[in-house]
Amino acid sequence: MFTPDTYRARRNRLMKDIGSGLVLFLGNEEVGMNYAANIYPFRQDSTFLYFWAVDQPGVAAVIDIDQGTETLFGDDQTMADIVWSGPLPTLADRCAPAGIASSAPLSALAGRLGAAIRQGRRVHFLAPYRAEHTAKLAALLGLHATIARDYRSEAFHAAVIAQRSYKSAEEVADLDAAVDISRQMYAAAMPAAQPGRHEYEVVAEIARVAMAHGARFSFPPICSVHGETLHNPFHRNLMQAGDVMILDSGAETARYNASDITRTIPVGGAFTAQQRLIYEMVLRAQLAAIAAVKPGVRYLDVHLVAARSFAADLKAAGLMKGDVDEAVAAGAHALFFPHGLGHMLGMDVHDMENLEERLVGYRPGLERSTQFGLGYLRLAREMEPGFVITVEPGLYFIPALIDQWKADGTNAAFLDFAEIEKFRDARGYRIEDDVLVTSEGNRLLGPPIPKTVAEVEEACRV
Ligand SMILES: [Mn+2]
Repeated sequence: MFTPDTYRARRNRLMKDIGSGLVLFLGNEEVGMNYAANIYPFRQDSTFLYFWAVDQPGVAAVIDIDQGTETLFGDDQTMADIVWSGPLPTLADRCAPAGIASSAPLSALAGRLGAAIRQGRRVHFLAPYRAEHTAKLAALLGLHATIARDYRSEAFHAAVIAQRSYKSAEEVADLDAAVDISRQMYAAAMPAAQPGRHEYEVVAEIARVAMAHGARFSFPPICSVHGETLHNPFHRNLMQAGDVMILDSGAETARYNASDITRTIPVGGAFTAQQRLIYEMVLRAQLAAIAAVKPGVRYLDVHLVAARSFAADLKAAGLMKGDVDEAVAAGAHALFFPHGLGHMLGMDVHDMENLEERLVGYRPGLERSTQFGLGYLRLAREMEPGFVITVEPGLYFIPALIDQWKADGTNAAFLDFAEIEKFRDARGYRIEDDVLVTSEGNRLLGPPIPKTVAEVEEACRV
């Protein structure tokens, strides 16, 4: 929680930016996992937290811009709620920390919105990303559920993005704290990656550290000796000598800010010669990309700095050939680097991804590429001071993809498939840090986390 003035200032700016109409904020609900009372961990909607600071299910809020009023809708607990779940502040008490002027029972929400709709007034809402929000919007606004999303307010999206893209000093301090938790997670994880143990034992180490800080995972971690599967959710492999493991994980602080860090860990603590060769290519690409991060530079061009670094190194190692710039323009490097360099980071690990990439990471005149690899880039626009982004290049050896490109002759002018065959079983490598764009350039968030070959091998020592 920040001060009431912070939340009031955020809402005042939002009103000014949207201009007129009603602005409807829906909080998240509890969601049953296998029956209604056995719920998934509750996570409030980030935009709701950002403007209203109420971290409980069953609330909504409305700003009437034309009348200059704001109302938090919700219900006080019943005695049964208190018996089973413990006492919580009343709805009126929940208004104070965020400086909210008035509150009303949830049952009054439909009437408030209905009256506005009958007057022909605009009700702004964000694109729903949960089924219960779609259902609620349909019921409250008289829209059919299948088209509710089509009526989202682009002005509301833009007004939220215009604030959440720029992290305040207090948000940056909390993001630094999130990365410090990650540092401790990796200190515990690296020596746990030992032959004869399972991947989930490494996950247990990072979970222990996150929970010991009152934090939780900011997303389900990727912890796999098959890192060539980019979003591998499986944690049951037995680690063996000679394996290399990708650990991509993050913590979410009690103030809801996320870290997102990746390290590639040699199982047993020492990289093989081939692993070291690939790892150092990833490290060079990451350092070159970070050095290119500064205001006014398109993130797309930072992605291409990493791509050219990879193409040059892979050419020197004999896996690629021909002109480096032409190879990158053709997308040949994407055989090994098939994803985007990174994304915005904040309260969401892919910050504001629910508010549409077109508005968050791109802009008119800068559209997402259709090329394989580049087409997965979530962020391309010019960076500005206050942006927090990830920089996470990786190299992957995906046997099915290698076989397909070889069979089809895809980018054959730039690839030496005979040499690539020697790396067929090399799997996946990625290094990810979190970066604040400053007026001069950038700085890494949080304290350093072991990253060079020597540092990683040292940190793996039992
Ligand atoms: Mn990431």
